[in-house]
Parts: sequence; structure tokens; C-alpha cells
Amino acid sequence: MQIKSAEFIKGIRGTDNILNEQKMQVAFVGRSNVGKSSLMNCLLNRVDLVKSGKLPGKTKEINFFLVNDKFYFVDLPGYGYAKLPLETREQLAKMIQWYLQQEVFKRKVVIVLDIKAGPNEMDLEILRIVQESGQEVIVVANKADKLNQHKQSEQLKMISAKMPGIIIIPCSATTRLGREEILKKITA
Ligand SMILES: Nc1nc2c(ncn2[C@@H]2O[C@H](COP(=O)(O)OP(=O)(O)OP(=O)(O)O)[C@@H](O)[C@H]2O)c(=O)[nH]1
Ligand SMILES: [Mg+2]
Repeated sequence: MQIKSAEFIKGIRGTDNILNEQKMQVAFVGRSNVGKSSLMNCLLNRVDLVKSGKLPGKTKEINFFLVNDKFYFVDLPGYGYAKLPLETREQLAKMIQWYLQQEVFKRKVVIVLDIKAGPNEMDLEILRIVQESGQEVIVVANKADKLNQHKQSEQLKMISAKMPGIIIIPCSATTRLGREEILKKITA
């Protein structure tokens, strides 16, 4: 897929008319700091369209980006950032689950993992929710640039064992590894 255009439309925290539009939503979910926003910039060939950063907890709303005037990329806040107050973490977790349970025209969910850490309970819970509701899921293991080839395949095996039957795509927002493969899945 060629990215011809990408623009920020809006950030939401609860119900909104954008959810009723007849456009596919490609949602990026995962733990705080795994690189969801960076990966979106990489896929969209943009440096800083999606706000990313050194401080975890950067993304606080559900942000919609219109791609090629055709579908939305949806950037979700990360979960589990330990330095946020428990109440805030719970609110964010609720918002993510609320969004994933909204019935929309069509949705694909990209679960972003850190290849070094693999999935935690919340990642596995989200995988269950998404699979039970029959939505398509794409699992990517980001920050592969931090590991050598041998370590990468070890980690991919570990992740596969925790997520049986799912293809795990190794990727890096930094080196753009895996970009084409992810875009293919998104548009398949
Ligand atoms: N080495 C390396 N660093 C990365 C990669 N992707 C993201 N990062 C870095 O990881 C940090 C977090 O990236 P973000 O894209 O803000 O992560 P996020 O998942 O959107 O974080 P939240 O919005 O807090 O949930 C930043 O310092 C990025 O530069 C990658 O593939 N490789
Ligand atoms: Mg983010």
C-alpha cells in the first residue's frame, strides 16, 4: 500500500460520531512505551504526526488519523505505566476496553509488543476480547533492532508459545523492519 495522505482528525475519550462512520479502523494497542505511536509514524512515513516520546504515558486519548481518505489509524493510550496513579491507570484500561467493545463498521487490531518483554496479562486479555468478538488481530513484536538475530528468534518462540496459533511479525519503528509486512496485513 502507498501512503498518499495521513491527517489527524480528532482525539476522543468516550462516545463520538466518528465511531459510526463507514470506514475501517486500524487500532494500535499495547503496553505503555512499546512504540505504538512510533510504529504508526513509521507505517505512515511521517516523523511526528503521531505524538511519541521518551516519557511513557504520552498518548492519553483515542486519536484518529485518516489515511488515504479511506480508513482510520487509531492510536490508543498504553496500559500499565506504573508511575501513573492507580486510578488513572484503571480509567485508561477501561477506556481501551470500552473502545475495543464498540461495534464499528470494521476494525483490525494491531497488538504491539516489545520483543524483549513479550505479552503480559493485559495483552493476552485484549487478545481474548478481540478474538471473541471476531475482529481481526495482527500481533507485532517491536524494537527488534535491540536484539541480534539469534535473540530475536528466541523471543519470537517465547511469544508464540504464549499466543498459540498467531503469527508474530517482528518489527522496528527505528529501522523500519517489518513495515511492508504489516501494511500488507492491514490492507489484506
Ligand atoms: N530502539 C527502538 N526504540 C523505539 C522503537 N519504537 C519506539 N521506540 C522508542 O520507544 C519510546 C516510546 O515510543 P512511543 O511510540 O511513544 O510508545 P507508545 O507505545 O506510543 O507509548 P504510550 O503512548 O506511552 O503508550 C520512544 O523513546 C521511542 O523512540 C523501536 O522500534 N526501536
Ligand atoms: Mg503513544
